[in-house]
Amino acid sequence: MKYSLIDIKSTHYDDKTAGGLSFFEGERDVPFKIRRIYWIYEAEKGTHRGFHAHTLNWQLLFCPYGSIDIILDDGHEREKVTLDSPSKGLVLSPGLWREMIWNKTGSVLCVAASEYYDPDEYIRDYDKFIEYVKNKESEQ
Ligand code: T46
Repeated sequence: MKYSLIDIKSTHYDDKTAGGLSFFEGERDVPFKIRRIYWIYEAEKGTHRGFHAHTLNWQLLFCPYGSIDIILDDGHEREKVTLDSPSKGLVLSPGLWREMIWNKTGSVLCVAASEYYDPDEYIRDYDKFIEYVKNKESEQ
């Protein structure tokens, strides 16, 4: 499946009660040029969002607070990745159906994306997504 997990660099003071600091740098740590950053907050445990695929966007998903399951589907199989640490990053290439499930109220999902927002670049119907996958595969 077309995704990879990356380690987001993270630092802590010797005094762990002072918290941590995580960071990534465009071009150096992320395999695409970042054009947009957005985040999802104040969602309750059990929230189920997503249900779409992107045709152009590359994305880096990360969860600086809490725990969120990311269900990925490439039209053939489904896999689950749990983002439950500020140092876990999930890089998604275009063409993956995703659903996100909140394991903990208040968990924050952040996304760095390669494209500006364009609703026409989304596929929000699962049957159309399967058709898109088949067309892509027949082009190869
Ligand atoms: C994704 C997952 C992980 C905008 O107006 N501009 C934006 O840049 C974005 C991302 C969204 N919106 C609007 C479109 C909808 O009216 O915000 C509303 C909620 O978006 P959506 O229903 O797509 O939210 P999610 O949580 O299903 O999906 C979002 C991203 O849209 C998507 O890119 O991969 O998070």
